Amino acid sequence: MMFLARRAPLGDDMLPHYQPKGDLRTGSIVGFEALLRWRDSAGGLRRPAEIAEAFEDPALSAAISERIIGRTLADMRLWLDAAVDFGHVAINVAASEFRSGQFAEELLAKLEDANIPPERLQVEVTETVFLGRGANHVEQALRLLNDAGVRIALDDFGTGYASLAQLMHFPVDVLKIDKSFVREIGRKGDAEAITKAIVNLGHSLGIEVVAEGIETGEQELYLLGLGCRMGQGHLYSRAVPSEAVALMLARQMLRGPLARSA
Ligand code: G
Ligand code: MN
Repeated sequence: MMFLARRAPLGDDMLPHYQPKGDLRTGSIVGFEALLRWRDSAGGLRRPAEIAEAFEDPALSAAISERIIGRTLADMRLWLDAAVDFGHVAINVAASEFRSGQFAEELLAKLEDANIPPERLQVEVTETVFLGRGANHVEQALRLLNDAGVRIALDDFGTGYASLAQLMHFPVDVLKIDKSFVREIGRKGDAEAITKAIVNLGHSLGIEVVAEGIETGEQELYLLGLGCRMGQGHLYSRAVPSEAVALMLARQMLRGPLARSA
């Protein structure tokens, strides 16, 4: 397993798939999240959790990330050339990547090289980037990206240890409600209370809120009732290969129960 994981970033088999994210009321797609998938030698598709060991090695993790960002920007360039209006693409960035030097500068340079407007990119970070050594550097990096037009999303929100005060110090445009809360909607009052608090917090601070991991119509209805407009999850679509994005957009495949009846 470790051997395969070590080999993986060198091959052509590590690639982003794209999960649509959209407006729960209208069903229209507003963007995509790039998610790492890895095709193993038997042709099976694997998820990051299955190659977790690879991410514990900083050099390897950086190599994988570099490759995924490169592939994602290349896909975005192709879509722009073909006038495929994908909205934006969000990439996931780990704390370790920010701490190692010039991440933000390099990312902006790559966007410029590919002639991609920074507004087309979103960077998702988890609360852990705000903690520990290097937090100052992270703040500078996020601010540089944000000033250039890249939007910043706080991923897995509600599961980390950062304080709410971090929201004042860092440029945060989007809060993503962690799927562990969404999963418990209709089952656990506590999870519903946390979901509601996050939606309200986002609205009071003028920050967009996106619910992740929506799998049922019941969850969708509950979120809509709270005033949560944006979401993503298997109810709409799993992450799909880049070749499937244009067709999905043409068909506007983000269609939950409400959008279908509207
Ligand atoms: O940490 P982050 O929120 O970026 O995790 C995204 C992961 O969640 C991806 O691996 C993706 O495949 C998975 N995912 C996306 N939508 C759903 C969903 O509706 N249900 C579940 N269980 N997982 C999902
Ligand atoms: Mn994410």
